[in-house]
Amino acid sequence: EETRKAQQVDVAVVGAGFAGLYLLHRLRRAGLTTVALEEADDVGGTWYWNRYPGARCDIQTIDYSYTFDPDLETAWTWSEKYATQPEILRYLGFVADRYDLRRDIRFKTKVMEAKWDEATERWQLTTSNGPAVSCRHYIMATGCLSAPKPPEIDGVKDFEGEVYFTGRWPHEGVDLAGKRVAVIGTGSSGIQSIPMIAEQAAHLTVFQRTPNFALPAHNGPAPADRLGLLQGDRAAYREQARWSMAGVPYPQQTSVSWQLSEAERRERFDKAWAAGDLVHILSQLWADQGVDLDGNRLVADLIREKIREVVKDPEIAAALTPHDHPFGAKRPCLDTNYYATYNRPNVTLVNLRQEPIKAITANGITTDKRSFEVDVIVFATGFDAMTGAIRAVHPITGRGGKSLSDVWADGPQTYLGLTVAGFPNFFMITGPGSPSVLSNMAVSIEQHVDWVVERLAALRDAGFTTIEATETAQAGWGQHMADCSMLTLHRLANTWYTGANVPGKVQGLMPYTGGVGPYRSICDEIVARGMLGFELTGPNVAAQR
Ligand code: NA7
Repeated sequence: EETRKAQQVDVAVVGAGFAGLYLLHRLRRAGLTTVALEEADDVGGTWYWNRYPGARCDIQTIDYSYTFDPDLETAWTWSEKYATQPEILRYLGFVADRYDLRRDIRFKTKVMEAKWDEATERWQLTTSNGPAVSCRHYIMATGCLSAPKPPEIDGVKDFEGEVYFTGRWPHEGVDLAGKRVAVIGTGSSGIQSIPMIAEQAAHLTVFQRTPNFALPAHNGPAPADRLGLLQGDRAAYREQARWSMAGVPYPQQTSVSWQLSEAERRERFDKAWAAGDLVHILSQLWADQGVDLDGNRLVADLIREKIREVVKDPEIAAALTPHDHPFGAKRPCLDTNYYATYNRPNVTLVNLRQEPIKAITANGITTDKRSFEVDVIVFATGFDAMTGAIRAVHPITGRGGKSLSDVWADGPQTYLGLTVAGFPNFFMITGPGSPSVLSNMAVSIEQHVDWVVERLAALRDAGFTTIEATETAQAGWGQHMADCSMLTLHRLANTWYTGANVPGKVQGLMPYTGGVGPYRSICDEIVARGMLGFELTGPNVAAQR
């Protein structure tokens, strides 16, 4: 290894998904040499790995697109309101080809270790395949939901049938026809795949720990009203998204629930239910729906009513109805025929709150009460979110030999979700502490990438070689995050937002809840005030704070 010559670049990027691809494009245009290291054998990130039946985006695709190049926007037309995984993967491949990005991507290459070398002021990366990398700046574009949780149930190795993970679905060769299938988990991946699997399988048994709120997607062509707004004034539409709360161009709702009559509330709700739009129903009903438990309960009760209307068996309907968390505090899902699937004769719901899984055996799954013989087990059990993929590069060693895992032992601490004190020239795209998963990822990714690349180019032009967040700025951001977390209801649910889904993980709300637009103005203000909270150094310039 030592004898192999390291590849020298200005900036190394980990990941060739939505964020990594745009980074490559921007870095090149800024005149920085770059390489992306990607574990998969093609581009796509999330959309490469999550190939389970029914996988779709649940932000409307006209909003879940790159906006940096108007020509790209008109060169590609989405076929549906919510694109399928294969279509999004084709889009990302199209983008990679259009900007000739593949030549700077090393596929099938994992970063094993990353170390800051103080003497040369460069990061040294060890890779699983091919030469090591030496770079001035090191950027994690590893996504928020890319480290699947390992199975947490005894006996998986004893199972003699087929085992699949939604987050690592094989590219081909899965045939569920005529088989007895178990799905464990009812988050977005479970809720999207369950109706499709039920149609193929001889019998489907769903093992549900916590019921989730799901809303009908009403998929079809892109809605004429939204498309009209976009095509009417594309630049204005995109700009509104950038300054919105969630990265989708909706206004801030101002009327509160108690200013509306019950009939008015129901009318708004019915309109939202018919729209089939997650951001709409999460933000456009009344102003207090996401910030106050009473305002929230009014929405949650209306959704619960809908579940009871669809599911014929009252006991199954009750088991499917969430009561443990406010609506929106856990990521709600968009579905196509999810609740109706439980009316099918070949579908069984097992409520793990009443009969927890004891073990997986050679031929099935055993709970406290019963045994279920199955041919296939599908784990839709989620991810070690937000920090999992960053900590998977192990160790990341910063200044003074400190590892990121140690620094984050009590939970992730960041400045802006973009950088970490003690780790010079290290950046994360949609890291913990950024709005990321509480926003339209496409909009957050572009904002993060633009900000980081513009800063790197400006620093280079001014003769600086290192940039590092100060401990004080990082502590301040932590405090601001904590303050903002008190304004929303996300802290009140045990979710992957808080780390509660991974046994032993430190608990705490990881995404920034202050909103996309406010976050953008903070980032801009930091630049306007001379890189407030960062220390910059360079051979020809005295340290500046
Ligand atoms: P999620 O949303 O984390 O869902 C995982 C599901 O699996 C959820 O229902 C979990 O129940 C369940 N789960 C997790 N571990 C277990 C064990 N050990 N036993 C039984 N059930 C378990 O992941 P998804 O992949 O569906 O979606 C991730 C995000 O992707 C989604 O939010 C969108 O943003 C896109 P729990 O609720 O923890 O009780």
